[in-house]
Amino acid sequence: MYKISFKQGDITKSECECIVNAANKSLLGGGGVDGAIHRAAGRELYEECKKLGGCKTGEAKITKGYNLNAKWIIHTVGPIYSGAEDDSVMLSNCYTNSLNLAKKNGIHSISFPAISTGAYGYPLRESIFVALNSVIEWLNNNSAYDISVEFCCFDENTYSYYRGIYGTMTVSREQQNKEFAEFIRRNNVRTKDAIEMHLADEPFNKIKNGEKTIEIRLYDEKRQAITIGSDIIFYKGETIDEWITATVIGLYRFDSFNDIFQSNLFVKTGCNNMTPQVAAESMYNYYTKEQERQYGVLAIEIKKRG
Ligand code: AR6
Repeated sequence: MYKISFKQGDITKSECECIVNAANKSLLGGGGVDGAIHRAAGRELYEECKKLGGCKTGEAKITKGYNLNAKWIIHTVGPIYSGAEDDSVMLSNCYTNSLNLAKKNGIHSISFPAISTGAYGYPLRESIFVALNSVIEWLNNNSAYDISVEFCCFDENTYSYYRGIYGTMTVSREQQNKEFAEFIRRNNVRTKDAIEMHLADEPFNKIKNGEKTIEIRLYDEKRQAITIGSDIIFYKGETIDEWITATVIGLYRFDSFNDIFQSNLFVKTGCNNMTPQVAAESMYNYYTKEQERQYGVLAIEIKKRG
């Protein structure tokens, strides 16, 4: 089980071994959480930061914690939100580079603020999906390393969003169904545990050649059971003669198909040959507007196996 926790309060009071600072490129302090950390850690932090030569967006640097309870501070620079696709990549890098640096320094507990969601204007909900997906993926990839991750939420709104969204992302059993793809291949039969999805030829081929890494479905009971780390078999057409196996690496809930196609996930949906509006309309060939309203929709990010 992952050691992920959520806390409401001031990160400078965190009991973790390391806290993360949402800094700016100068690393010389500022407002928000950055200002609070510099004030609480004291002048020596500023002196050490001056020697670091700044930091690029998405990267991370480490200093001592000085007057804080935390022994270490990892300073990372979130993206200034612009709506470009790169924003989520940069934000994700902040989390994974901070964790890489923590591991390199033998740190076993770390607290993150909601990077970029203050002065840098990143929409809270989207930022939380990026934060949780990035951290969970990192923990999956580093399962032999013992580390607990705290998300420190300054206000109640952020705290309840984090907990709510995490609740919808029921954490994967690591390596769930690990052997199932091989099993299918060897036996050429269906398994009960595998999530199976049938696709039309065009989306199937796009997944196969890597043009499509987001599959979109209604967020109904069946899809609520999908977790990060789940395995999916995509079949071409209605038969089970040709298939692709993939692992779920991200789950993003939206209220409507239109919201997905208007978001920065659009480029991964394999619908680049149409406008977002046309892509959204095409979903009503499969689902009704009534179903969409009732359940909401789910963008499933996948990585092909093998
Ligand atoms: N503890 C935990 N979280 C806090 C605290 C605190 N003491 N204070 C604020 N937050 P922001 P950014 C939350 O603006 O968007 C700075 O000036 C806050 O409610 O601190 O990454 C830097 O120098 C919000 O949810 O960081 C940069 O110039 C979150 O921390 C710029 O702001 C991030 O808000 C970075 O902007």
